[in-house]
Amino acid sequence: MSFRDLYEQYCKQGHAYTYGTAGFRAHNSVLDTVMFTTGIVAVLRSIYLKSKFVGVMITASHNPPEDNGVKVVEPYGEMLVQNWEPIATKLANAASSSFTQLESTLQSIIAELNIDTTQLANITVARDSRESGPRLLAALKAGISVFPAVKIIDFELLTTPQLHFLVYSLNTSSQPSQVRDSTYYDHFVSIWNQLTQLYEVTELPFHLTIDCANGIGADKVKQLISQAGHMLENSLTAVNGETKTFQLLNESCGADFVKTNQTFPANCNPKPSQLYCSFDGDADRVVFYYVDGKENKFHLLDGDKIATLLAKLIADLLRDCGLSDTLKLGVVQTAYANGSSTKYITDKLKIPVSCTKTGVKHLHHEAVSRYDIGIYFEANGHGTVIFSREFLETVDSRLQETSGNEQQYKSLLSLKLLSQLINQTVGDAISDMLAVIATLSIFNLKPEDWDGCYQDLPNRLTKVIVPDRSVFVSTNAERQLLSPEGLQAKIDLLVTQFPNSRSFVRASGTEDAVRVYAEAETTESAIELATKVGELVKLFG
Ligand code: G16
Repeated sequence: MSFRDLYEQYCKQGHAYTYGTAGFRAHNSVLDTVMFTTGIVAVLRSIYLKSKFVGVMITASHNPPEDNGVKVVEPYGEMLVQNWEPIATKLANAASSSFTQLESTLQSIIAELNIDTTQLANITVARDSRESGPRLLAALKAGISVFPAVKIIDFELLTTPQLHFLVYSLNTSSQPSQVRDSTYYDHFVSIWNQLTQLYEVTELPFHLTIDCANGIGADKVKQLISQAGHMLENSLTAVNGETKTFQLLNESCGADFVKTNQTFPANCNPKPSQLYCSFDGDADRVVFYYVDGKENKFHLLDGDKIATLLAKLIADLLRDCGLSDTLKLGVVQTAYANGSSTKYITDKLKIPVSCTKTGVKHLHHEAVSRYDIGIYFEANGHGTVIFSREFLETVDSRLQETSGNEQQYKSLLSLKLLSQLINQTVGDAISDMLAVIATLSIFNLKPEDWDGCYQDLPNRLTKVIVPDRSVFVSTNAERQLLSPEGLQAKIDLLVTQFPNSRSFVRASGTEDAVRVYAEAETTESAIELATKVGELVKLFG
């Protein structure tokens, strides 16, 4: 089919697209056009990078079932480089205008970047379990097929982090043709077994129930558990795995529901001192929680608690092998991080903390550029740990030198295995879950012990719907608003009325909403502050 015929078949005019926090997201009915142009972007990116494999994931992660979205994965598993986001937006909006506009925009991009479109492009695609996925995949493939020399690997249904991992594997393997979805399970199961054997862990100190948000993570985590053998089979149970009943995705379950509502998801039967966790729709985030035996109260162990747990383990291991002063360890957070977590990491663990804008792409960049071991987690459970080349080389060479000292050798080997147990390409609910339960087993911690390292300040996260969220422009890692004019001063004034409180407002990059966060000394104050700030947002919006 000609370019024009493909355009006529797959594109519609009239919608305005923006590349948001995590790619393009909207109601599925307006996404065919942007799928088509994202196919084109992926091909251009692959050719521009000398035919490296570039990934495209169709997902709307935590958003409702009728939404969908698309994001591009770089050859080494990162999110699309930020200077290509405007290219993706420009092409989508050109297609949304007319075929002539799309054709001329494409020609000018090709000329500007000096891309030879006859060269080979290698593209890998996957999708989550949403009903609109197959239709949107067809539009994506149509966009890809505009070019003459393209090789597509369609992994079909995957979690987002699995695709990131496989794109990385394809570009780094000496035998790319051998990379398949089993590569993911083989890798993580093997490292899990080695790390737990090193510490002679034969059972977990709790039972873990995994709420899979009725998303693709359900099938994938079950596959991993069955491959890992009886320790995980005996201690882990997956619930909310109804991937075929599309409307159940993220409905009263999943990481976003649990984090926002601070309560148990549907179909979980809370038992004191047992551990629970929730994935989101494409299993790129995870939060943990439990109910205590004394007051039967729900306790959230969110991204901040995951970051501090891993930071403690890594800091201990670095100390034990004498590398604390050689390798720079740091934690990256966003404005949503609980004030108590930042204080604990800085004052107790003595580890530096940086703060960036929301969006893993920002945290990732900060972690890579500042630290040898950069731990980054958003409070919503999205995050990972990045280990530098310097780290790997140092640990490898010390492992060869340290034959006599058993304790040092064990710490070095643990660091190495940990760097392999964590999916460094992107936040990964399955791999983060394994890293957390391995750490809890090594320290022999129950959920309450983990939670006890610091106490969260009471907090509340709400959403406000306004006619145009783009008027909410923030600065200072999203902690202050530049516009609407006058709103920040009003928020500052409100905050002075609640002791030890803070609050900020920012436009979501994945939903048509403005988010309001408030933290205070008591839950009542946090709720009251969030409510009052929300009322101001409505007024100014
Ligand atoms: C995406 C991003 C996260 C971000 C979240 C919410 O997560 O990858 O970094 O925290 O959206 O972003 P916003 O507040 O701008 O809507 P996910 O899990 O939906 O891919």
